[in-house]
Amino acid sequence: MHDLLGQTRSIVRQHYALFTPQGLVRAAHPAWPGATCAVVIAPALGARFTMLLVELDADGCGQRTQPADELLIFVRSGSVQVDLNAQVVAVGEGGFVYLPPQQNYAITTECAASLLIFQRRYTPLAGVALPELIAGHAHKVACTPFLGDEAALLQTLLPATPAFDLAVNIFTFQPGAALPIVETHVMEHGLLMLEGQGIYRLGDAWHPVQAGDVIWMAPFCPQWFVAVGKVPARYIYYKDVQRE
Ligand code: UGY
Ligand code: MN
Repeated sequence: MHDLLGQTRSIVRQHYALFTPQGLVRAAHPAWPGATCAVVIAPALGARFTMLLVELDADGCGQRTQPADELLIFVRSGSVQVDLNAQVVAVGEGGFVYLPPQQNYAITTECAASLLIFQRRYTPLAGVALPELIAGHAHKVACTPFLGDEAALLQTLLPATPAFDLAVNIFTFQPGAALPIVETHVMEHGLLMLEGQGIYRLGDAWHPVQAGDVIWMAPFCPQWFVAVGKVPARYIYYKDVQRE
């Protein structure tokens, strides 16, 4: 179906971008042979990290091409096997794996899988050892009321220790729940709406958003969210942390 007279909710501004799934263009990617890949956020946009949406079919696979990069892979649907030489980790829907820099891996699937990936060059910290590999599942991560609000629950998938220079969190908002302030901060975000819908304030504009949408927020981009509709809104997002 054509976008009506060229209209779209997708928008690119200097300090933020919003992409709807309908407008994404997929392509081959050297780290993901046999898969199709949409690079939704990248340094070419002004970001200091990369966010990829990868569609793996049965003969697609993933391999390391950038030794100094770290990756957080979240399985949106299907399942994958992550071969780490010494062990193989199975990651199903809602599961995730954090691959530290230099960690070799091979990713395969028996049927098909849809992956969200945050990738960036790791920033070492003097005197601090490299982070360790982590595998987990979103359902097993504790939910914490955000600044005391039981209607806005935050899950932090990675340890908040100095070894980690990134955070990947999941927010779940009941309908009507909102971020308590219009945030402005030095950290940037890459965000995927997993469920539901709401309104995202980005810079000086208010944008309707829904499941499948991707948002990039540059450092200091004013941001605020309220969930609307009859079901909770849920999003997963990247944030750079613990570095100067
Ligand atoms: O972690 C955060 O900065 C988060 N509260 N921001 C956001 O959800 N836009
Ligand atoms: Mn924020």
